[in-house]
Amino acid sequence: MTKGHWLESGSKSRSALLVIDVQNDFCPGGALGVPGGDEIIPGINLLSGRFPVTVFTQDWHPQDHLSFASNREEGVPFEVVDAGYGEQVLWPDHCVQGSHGAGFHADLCHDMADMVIRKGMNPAIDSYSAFFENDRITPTGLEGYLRTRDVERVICVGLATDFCVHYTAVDAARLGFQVVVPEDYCRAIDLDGSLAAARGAMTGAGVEIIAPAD
Ligand code: VGL
Ligand code: ZN
Repeated sequence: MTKGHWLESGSKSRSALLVIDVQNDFCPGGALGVPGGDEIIPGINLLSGRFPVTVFTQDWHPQDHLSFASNREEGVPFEVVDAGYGEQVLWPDHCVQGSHGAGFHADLCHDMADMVIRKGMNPAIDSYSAFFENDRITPTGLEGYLRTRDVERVICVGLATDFCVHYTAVDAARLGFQVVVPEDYCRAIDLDGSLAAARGAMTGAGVEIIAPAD
């Protein structure tokens, strides 16, 4: 198989752009602001007009969500606990359903989105991936949507590289989609080496990571 530039015309047919969690709470000033999170927005706006299928995701938690440190006795943000289905990072309260923080960043153009998919609504399970909750078996329905739209390749962009983009990309690869993650269109939280670990996991799953141009 020959690999062209990931954005070359021709390679875009049957491709979907997945715009992950470009929400106020993940941008600077938000509850879980990712450094430089807003810098990727102009580029994503330009990209989204160039794909036949675009899907935007929103992290969308109830206030009593298990990932919020505030919901645990002595819970400390960014601490890791055992959630039964595996390790769970405790986060500051973020992306509470209907809140300003859960809204798309005002500069993000999402009017042309074919689909907006929300995740993380189950108070007892976190959901980094746009395909499955963190138990890795409860589906969101995105796979079926992409298959019925005849998509075979997904481009994952957004926030954060090392959590929701990472899990989405690995699940997409696991499901048999070709997957590209162009890092210029992503930003990371980078908690205790999580970015390096995410890159390793994505590469191991067969995801094509496009290094930042810098
Ligand atoms: C995310 C932490 C918690 C993300 C979501 O979108 O990467 N990170 N919830
Ligand atoms: Zn979340």
